[in-house]
Amino acid sequence: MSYIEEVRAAVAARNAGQPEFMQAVDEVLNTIRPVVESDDVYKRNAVLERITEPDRQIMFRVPWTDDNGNMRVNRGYRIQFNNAIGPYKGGLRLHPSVNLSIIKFLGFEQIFKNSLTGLPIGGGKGGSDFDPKGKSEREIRDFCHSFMTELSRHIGADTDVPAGDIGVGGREIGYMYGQYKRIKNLYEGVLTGKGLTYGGSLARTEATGYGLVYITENMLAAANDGIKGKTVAISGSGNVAIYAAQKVQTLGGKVVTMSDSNGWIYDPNGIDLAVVKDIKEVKRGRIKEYADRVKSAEYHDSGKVWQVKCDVALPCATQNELDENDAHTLVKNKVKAVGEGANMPSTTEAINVFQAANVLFMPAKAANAGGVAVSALEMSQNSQRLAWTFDEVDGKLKGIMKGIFDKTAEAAKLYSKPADYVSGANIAGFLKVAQAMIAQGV
Ligand code: NDP
Ligand code: 2IT
Repeated sequence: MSYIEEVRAAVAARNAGQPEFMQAVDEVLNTIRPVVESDDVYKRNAVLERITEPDRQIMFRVPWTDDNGNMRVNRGYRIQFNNAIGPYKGGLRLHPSVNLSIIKFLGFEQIFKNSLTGLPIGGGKGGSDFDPKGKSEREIRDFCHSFMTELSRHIGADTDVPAGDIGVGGREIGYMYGQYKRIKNLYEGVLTGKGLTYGGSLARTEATGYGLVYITENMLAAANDGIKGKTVAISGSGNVAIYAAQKVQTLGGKVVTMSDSNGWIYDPNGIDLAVVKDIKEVKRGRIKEYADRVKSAEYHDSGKVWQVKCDVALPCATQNELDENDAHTLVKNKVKAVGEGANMPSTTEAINVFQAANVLFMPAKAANAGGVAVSALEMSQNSQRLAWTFDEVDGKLKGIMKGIFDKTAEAAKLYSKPADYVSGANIAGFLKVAQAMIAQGV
């Protein structure tokens, strides 16, 4: 058995019942083979055994009180996966589907993504199976305070810096930051995605979506094409989806779909983002309401956005939301490019379909790294006790995404084949972390 197969078997045996984690590990192990098998330094230093085992896995009870005065309990997680190149960094997810496998896959992906940004941040992820949907403002606040009461023991501006993810936006970060400050008596950059009145960075809200479109544009440009004039299908209608749609529109593309976990909308005239923002950011409502308000739109509560003919597909909702059948439909409809805004939104089989059909495909690690990159810029501003302008941060984001595209494309060319951005991103992300781990001997 080769070194890679040996490690794969050991990881699978030690992490039984964690399909999402194994999916993420398998993809990385399969694609870094040309690097790992070219030099026995990786095996001698047990780099693969070390990189697949989290530094620390924290699980804790989160008690909170509902509006009827009843005590409720959820499970909290923080996986501190790897701090070879910087403090642990990664979001917190609040969704009923959250379990150890999902948080570990997200933490594992984050190691390589954060490495690709070129900034000094390690990989971590956390969250809870708490469902924020339908909860009152007071219930959300109580949960966030209780969650942070335990989490505060494990994090710090130079140790581990959480941020938002599904179900965690500015409101939740605010409540968590307030509780951290109260417990520690420290005003430090321990969380990112903070409000602008207390240490947040301009352009962090937009960063993931904007970054996704910047790198998709880089990928199209390398094939002598661009977003302008393209029809774009987007899934999701949260933070990433909304700001990806905004940037597509600025660059002259037409966004025709968005979705949430109940259904999806198709607007052949192009989505009116002001309406989506009012429904989602202000009223915290359902995407169905869009079709009630905009006459040209249709609402569907079955099927997926991927059945709509498009040139560019940007999955921005959740893991494994785009499967093999969806990929075949997109290919049949002549999709040119796919950029992953969500983490691991395409199944392994779907990626294979895209690559076999020569669809330009930018994997999540590279494509959605703009969010965490601007989080790292927020950390820099907090340390400097300065606040940069929107254009300064957006300009840096653009440069970082171009840097990620270039190193991904270069690694693809060197170790696999041109435009194999899946291999390119995994290899470029891996090399920096592996070198740091070998140098440190831990
Ligand atoms: P939000 O909570 O703002 O939005 C999530 C969106 O996805 C909502 O429209 C939600 O619908 C939908 N969704 C979530 N879970 C499911 C599901 N199981 N099935 C169908 N739809 C679902 O989260 P974000 O926009 O922040 O995150 C979206 C994706 O982007 C996630 O994969 C996240 O990990 C990734 N990401 C986020 C970054 C960030 O900076 N925020 C950075 C990098 C990646 P509903 O309202 O019905 O739940
Ligand atoms: O998946 C991700 O990269 C995020 N949710 C953002 C993490 C961060 O620290 O900004």
